[in-house]
Amino acid sequence: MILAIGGAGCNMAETIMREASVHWVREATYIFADTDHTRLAELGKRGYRTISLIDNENPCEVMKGVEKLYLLAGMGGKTGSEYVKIIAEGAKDAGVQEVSAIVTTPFDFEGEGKVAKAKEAIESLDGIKTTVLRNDDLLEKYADINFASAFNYADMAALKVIELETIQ
Ligand SMILES: Nc1nc2c(ncn2[C@@H]2O[C@H](COP(=O)(O)OP(=O)(O)OP(=O)(O)O)[C@@H](O)[C@H]2O)c(=O)[nH]1
Ligand SMILES: [Mg+2]
Repeated sequence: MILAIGGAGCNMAETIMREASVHWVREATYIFADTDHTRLAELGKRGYRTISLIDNENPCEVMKGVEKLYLLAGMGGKTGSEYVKIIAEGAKDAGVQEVSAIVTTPFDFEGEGKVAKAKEAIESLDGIKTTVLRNDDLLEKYADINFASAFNYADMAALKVIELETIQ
């Protein structure tokens, strides 16, 4: 199961669904969780399974029998920073054997507040298998990346992480 949390997480999941080539990733159940009703309605219209985190819908209720779970989110906003930790712990309690988070850190230009919030949220993930994709590092390391395409590279990097792990 791939569970997207918040704006960035949902964008990452959409890219991953579209671009995946490994069977597990293509065939995974995708769930889109957010606190933003407008966004959830848009995602619902596109046919995605959604969970509203502010209407007492509990994402852990859909995890029965799930063995492997990826949580996707961008850190630095409210939703992803708050809920990755809560959902990861809930998933473990619900009996999911492998829980992995893939999260991004904000660009420096997004401001100190977001950067600090992301740092704190990532520190709180102690004990949860977490891959951190640093947006500033991606920008520096990819040959042809620019700001406009940077989020897409982060999405694609998350896809590569999942694919690499699931083919091993
Ligand atoms: N990979 C990726 N990262 C994004 C995208 N949009 C925003 N981000 C990053 O994710 C961080 C968190 O932003 P959002 O995901 O919009 O925030 P949220 O978790 O929905 O939280 P709130 O909207 O504040 O409740 C931002 O600071 C950006 O660094 C995207 O489309 N893809
Ligand atoms: Mg949001």
